[in-house]
Order: sequence, then C-alpha cells, then structure tokens
Amino acid sequence: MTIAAIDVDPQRTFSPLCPEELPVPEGDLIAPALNEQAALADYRVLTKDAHPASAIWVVDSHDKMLQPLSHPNADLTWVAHAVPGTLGFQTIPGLPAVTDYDHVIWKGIEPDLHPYGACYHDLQEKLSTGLIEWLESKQVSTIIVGGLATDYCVKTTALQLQKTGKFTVIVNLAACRGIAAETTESGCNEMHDAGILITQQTEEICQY
Ligand code: VGL
Repeated sequence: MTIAAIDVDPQRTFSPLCPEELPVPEGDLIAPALNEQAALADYRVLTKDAHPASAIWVVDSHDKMLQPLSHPNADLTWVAHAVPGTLGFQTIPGLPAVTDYDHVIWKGIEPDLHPYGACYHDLQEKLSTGLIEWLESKQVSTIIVGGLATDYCVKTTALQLQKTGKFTVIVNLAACRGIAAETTESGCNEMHDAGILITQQTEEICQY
C-alpha cells in the first residue's frame, strides 16, 4: 500500500490571519494535524490557490460574494484571495517549506478560471493539473486529504480523486476546517455518499 497525504490550500488567505480575504474559522490551526497525517504517508503533496487580483470573479466586498456567475469556469463571486506575492498566498504557520513537499500544484492562475478541486484547472474537468497522473506514477493506492476549506476545495478535490475509481480516499476532518457549518455538513454527506471515508481524528486513519 502506497499512501499520499494531500494538504489542500492550507494558506493564510483561508484563515483569521487574513480577515479581509476568506477567513475560515481556525484555518490557521490545522498544521499539526496535517503534519500528523503526513507522517502516515509515503508522499506529501501541497496544493495552493494562486489567483490574479483582477480575476473575472473578484468582487470588492464580502457582501457581494457568493453571487452566481454565468461563466463555464467561474461559478461564484469571491473577494480577491491567495494572490501570489501577498501574505494570503503563504501557507499557514507550522508547515514545511514548499520545496520540502514531494509535489506541488498551483491552481486558478488564469483570470477566467476559478477551480476548487486540485485535479483540474477548469470547472468542466477537461484540463488536468497532472495530480492524478502524478499519483498514479507513484503507484499511490490510498490518499489522505486535509486542508481548507472542507466545503469547497477539500470536498471537490476528494470527489475528483474518488471519481477516478483508482484510489481509496480518506478525508481527515481533524486536519480540515470549513467556511460555513451548513455547507460543511452537506459537503461531508456528499463525500460520504460518493464512497469517501471520513475520519474525525487522525488516529482513526490507521484502521483503513
Ligand atoms: C476555496 C472558496 C473560494 C477553498 C477557494 O480553497 O476552499 N473556497 N476559493
């Protein structure tokens, strides 16, 4: 069994360290759990949002967020976040340096794309980021997923990996935080219904 741990977008932009961006409650506190799950794995992968400040989906205040867009590759409005060169782009404190990961995926660099999952650059899931292919090349059979946020990028990444039918996918909730309680709960139900294993504590992973 070859295990990969994926740290999905564990960036300051999704934490109270960046209140003007998308501050997920406790988003800055998951580093110890991400490090624990990585200790169970053969490979550790990092994904990072890397968005231009002037993307087509950007609005200038939080109250204009979550408006539906009729665009094939940007479904909702968001405030600018995870802009390379800003504090929000950086990973949360307590994680390894980017160069200490085995593989890194940057996503959302194009101004008219806002993907959530780390496997495809587009919402249509046509343009691979190469993550699935990289995992296959390492003969990975089991993937432990943690990161930010449970209800968006963690959920979509886990569902994309599960959909391949090639991996056992475990979402470790101890190493995740969600944007909103309601979408986190519905997201967990969706992942469970898709056959993804969901653990509340990192120690539980050992039983799979
Ligand atoms: C995310 C909302 C908007 C995430 C990214 O990483 O979960 N959520 N952009």
